[in-house]
Amino acid sequence: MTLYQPFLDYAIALLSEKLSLTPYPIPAGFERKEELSGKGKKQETVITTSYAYQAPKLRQIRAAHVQGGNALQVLNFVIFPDLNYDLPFFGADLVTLPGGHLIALDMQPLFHDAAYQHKYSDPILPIFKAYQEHLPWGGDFPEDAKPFFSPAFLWTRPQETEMVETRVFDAFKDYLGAYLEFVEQAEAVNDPEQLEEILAAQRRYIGYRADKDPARGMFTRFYGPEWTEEYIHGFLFDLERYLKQPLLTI
Ligand code: DBV
Repeated sequence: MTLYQPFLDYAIALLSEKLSLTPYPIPAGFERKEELSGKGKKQETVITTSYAYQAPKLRQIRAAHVQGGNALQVLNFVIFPDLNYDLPFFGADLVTLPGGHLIALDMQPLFHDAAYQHKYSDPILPIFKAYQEHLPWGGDFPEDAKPFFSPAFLWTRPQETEMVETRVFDAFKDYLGAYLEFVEQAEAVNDPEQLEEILAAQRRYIGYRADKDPARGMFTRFYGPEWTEEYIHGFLFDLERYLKQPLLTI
């Protein structure tokens, strides 16, 4: 069992229980990728597995799980709502590298006005504050990423792996549970002007993440640039592709 497998198992079990999940297509060859990396004694097999679903109100629920030994474990788990809901994105970036753990957990907002914060950040603040006591702000953070996070952004670099297994796991469960409540309550948007704003905000967020994916370097090293770019644009952050050719079977 690797560090983030229980997170993934929990999320899929909870989502299966609460939502009517159906598969979301994963481009051929991207379900699982395995490559030997490094030299000599440091050689490790790095396995990346992908998971994707859709559900009513949620366009794409997807995870990328990278397993390369104790010093390389990553779970990137994002939920992309349908384009006719004002729901935030659920975003979890759980990263363990030789330098330590790096945890980002948030309901990433489409908008920053007071009404949006009241609806989608304020209810999370008590959860955020309870965890922040033990999981302090992780410091250094890319300036241009700031518009994509909410006031309840949990960003932390735990020293101890045990913290990840306990408090970070609990925070992940609470954030995901709270997100599912938002989903349950969400009502479709019909106003054309608001729909246009939602589409623009989704494109901004997903465009930023595809452009600046912090995993690009890592994936390029393991699997080469071609695989990596296709993985990023064709799976991880696929909205532009989707807009060109929406899924016909739902
Ligand atoms: N990050 C991803 C995806 C990953 C992934 C799809 C599948 O968006 C992994 C893998 N994140 C990943 C890795 C690192 C980070 C770091 C491997 C380490 C990179 C390295 O040190 O080489 C939140 N993730 C980060 C960082 C942040 C985030 C802020 C540190 C980057 C830095 O300091 O430059 N989540 C991430 C992020 C956004 C987000 C940048 C922007 C909206 O939602």
